[in-house]
Amino acid sequence: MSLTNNQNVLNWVDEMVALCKPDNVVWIDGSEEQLDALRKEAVETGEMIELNQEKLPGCLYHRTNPNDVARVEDRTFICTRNKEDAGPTNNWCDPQEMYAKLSKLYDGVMKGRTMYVIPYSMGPIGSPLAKVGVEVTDSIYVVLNMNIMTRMGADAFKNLGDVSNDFVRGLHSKADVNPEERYIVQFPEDNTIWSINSAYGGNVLLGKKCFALRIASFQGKNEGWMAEHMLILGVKKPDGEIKYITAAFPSACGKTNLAMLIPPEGYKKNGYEVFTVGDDIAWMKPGEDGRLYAINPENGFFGVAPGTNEKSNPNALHCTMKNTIFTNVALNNAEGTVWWEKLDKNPPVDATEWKGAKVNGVEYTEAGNTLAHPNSRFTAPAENCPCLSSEFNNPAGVPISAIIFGGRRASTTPLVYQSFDWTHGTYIGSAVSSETTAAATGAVGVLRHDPMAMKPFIGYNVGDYWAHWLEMGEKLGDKAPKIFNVNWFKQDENGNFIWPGFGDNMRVLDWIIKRCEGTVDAEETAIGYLPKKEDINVEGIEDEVTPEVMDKLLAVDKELWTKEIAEMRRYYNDDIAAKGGKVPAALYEELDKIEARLNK
Ligand code: GTP
Ligand code: SPV
Ligand code: MN
Repeated sequence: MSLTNNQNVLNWVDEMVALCKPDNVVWIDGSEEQLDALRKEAVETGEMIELNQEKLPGCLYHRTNPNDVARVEDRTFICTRNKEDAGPTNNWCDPQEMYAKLSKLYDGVMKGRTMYVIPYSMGPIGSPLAKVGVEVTDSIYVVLNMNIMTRMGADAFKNLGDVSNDFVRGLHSKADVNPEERYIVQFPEDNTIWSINSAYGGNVLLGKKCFALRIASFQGKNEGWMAEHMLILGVKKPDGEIKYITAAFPSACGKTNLAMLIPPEGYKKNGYEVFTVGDDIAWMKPGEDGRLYAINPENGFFGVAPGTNEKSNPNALHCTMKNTIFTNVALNNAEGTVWWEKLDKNPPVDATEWKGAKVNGVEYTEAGNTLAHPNSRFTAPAENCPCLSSEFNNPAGVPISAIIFGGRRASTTPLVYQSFDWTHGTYIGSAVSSETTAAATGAVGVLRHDPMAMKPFIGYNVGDYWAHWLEMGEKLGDKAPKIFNVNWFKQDENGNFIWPGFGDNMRVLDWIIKRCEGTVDAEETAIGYLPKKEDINVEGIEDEVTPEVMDKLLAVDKELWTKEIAEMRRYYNDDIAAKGGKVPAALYEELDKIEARLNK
């Protein structure tokens, strides 16, 4: 039974059925009965493993093919009619050519399988900022994950109505998970996503990176809003007011952790509290009062498991205690539970590592192996989050006071600084670079440019994307959020992080909020406003963050920054402009200004 009378949806599903030729078609209504049957089926076929239902009620475990554990940026395409519209940060192919090529791969791919038709909403149903998607897939794992990550089911169709054609069409088949024929393809001009030969996270949960960032960023440019790789959090201050902040960090660089931050004791005592609105994606649009409002289009967290523990992120850990799907972590066989690196110091003796081999976890880890894949993940419902914001479902979103950029930088970039204005802030966003992580396939730890933490996710020409940022700033005028940059990852000579990070990042948020309120002064430097040393509160961590360490954290080294600026000029010229990206003149002017200030 189809769940809608919308002929656009029905026609498209018919087309996909004709192409993929599944044995059955099942429309996902979102009911618990239907989901339960699917869970049972997945456990029976071995696709999922049921965990200890007393310790982890409603939790399931899944292992992907070892060749399929992360996003694949080299196999991700933006297919627009004109190549220039995809720009230098994307792989491009002519849409007709790509449709033809992939149609051959999809032809009959679901013979002997069931096609699930998943209606879902990105954003609270009924929100003027929300958008509808439909994903067809041959994977129960995808259905169960989409159930956690989106508002999935018949209500999404109600919101679409009977005549609208404004929905994103997502076609996914795991096919035979062949990495040679793996494609993650966006057709922004057709509101369409085709994904094949993967069964992992960001490649297949098409509402997430494919829709909510790549397609949505393109829609946002045309419709006057922004889709960004940003967490959204609220900080309640002692006076009871809540200030909302978004932050863009590249994959596996701390968004989930910052979004669920627990303030240090001193702050808690004074009445500070942090609330989570989102941990990965923000859709932002000017509201009637002229301020920028953000919603989290997602309904759950697809979080990095390794490193999550009672100390680093107790809120995230708590999120995973029920109704969660674990992917590529290790199994504790004796307990029927899960384990990953740094969960605690006791790897299970009777363990199954992420690829499925039974091992003695103690000996295995002592020999230098990891039990969980570094990009292993939990998919947890947002409603599990102990610090979930009361505004999480607010259809209007939350008003944003500050936008933060950041990345993993062993040197050069100070702990925190503020841009002089929106245009300078846009420059700072364009200049984000970060050491690569396990969230995408390829080498780890290599410094690469990742503008606005959106390098893998901008669904159109990066030059136009920067221009869109500048236009949004003009529209927002003096109501625009203030823009900051942070770096939790500065290292000493021995490669140790010199800032404690995690909960202590509250100390930096504190300075940022005070800057927004105009209640704290700053040092004007060549690169922006830096905190005066004494204005970062180190009460309780004085032993670790001594005045000498603080000097290092806040240093603006002229030599390193001269190199940084030269590299940015090279990047704009060689990697962007020479390859068909139009770098806005205003950004070159910012470069000139920083250079002049450095040489003063
Ligand atoms: P995606 O889900 O891939 O977009 O990642 P994310 O940005 O949400 O990253 P997440 O919060 O999951 O953090 C990834 C890794 O960074 C984990 O291993 C964390 O332990 C580490 N991390 C997060 N915050 C900090 C911090 O303040 N300091 C240090 N040193 N490490 C951090
Ligand atoms: C990221 O890589 O930024 C993620 C995980 O959030 S994925 O959904 O796989 O993109
Ligand atoms: Mn992410």
